[in-house]
Amino acid sequence: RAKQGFTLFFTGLSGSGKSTIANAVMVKLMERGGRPVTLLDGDRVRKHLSSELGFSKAHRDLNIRRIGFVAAEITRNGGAAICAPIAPYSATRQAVREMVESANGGFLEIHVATPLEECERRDRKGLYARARAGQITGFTGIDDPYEAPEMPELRIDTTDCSVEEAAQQVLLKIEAMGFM
Ligand code: GGZ
Repeated sequence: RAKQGFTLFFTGLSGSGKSTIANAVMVKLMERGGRPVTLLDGDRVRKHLSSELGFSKAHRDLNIRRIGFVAAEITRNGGAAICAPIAPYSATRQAVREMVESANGGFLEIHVATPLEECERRDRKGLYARARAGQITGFTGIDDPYEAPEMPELRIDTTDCSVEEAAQQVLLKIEAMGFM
């Protein structure tokens, strides 16, 4: 199993800490060595892979399926793929899980469950303020849905937990599942 590839799929609200934790995990996995690590960073995916897409349900689903396809291909070849989109819909996340598992790899869904009020309090990019003001419509958590995972492999609330601690939890889970 240690030779098998795997996908880490972070899901959660905007500003929940997904990208930050994903980056820290990437660094740790690269330090350990042994397999190539690919971060499918949300911003870069939106820029290079899904540049024509917006934030309707259909477009979000297409975005997530594309990410899932790439992650499955990386996983098939024994790599570690790290994805960190919002991915608000359960059925679409399930489809990605099936794509990765069909590629004979491990799939770890990590719910970054920082509550909306905390994401909004941080509001690092000012997007929640704009969504509240009606300058952005269809914003996840404000006037667009987020279906929380019911049985993720791991759930992390970053309200009282450092990036370092969160990344460590993910690493421990990867080890416990036998992928490292
Ligand atoms: C949610 C939006 C929206 C709307 C722009 N709803 O904090 P960010 O800026 O960097 O993360 C958000 C990012 C979400 O893109 P994803 O590709 O992860 O979404 S999905 O998985 O649903 O396809 C936010 C920004 O894009 N953003 N408009 N309406 N987030």
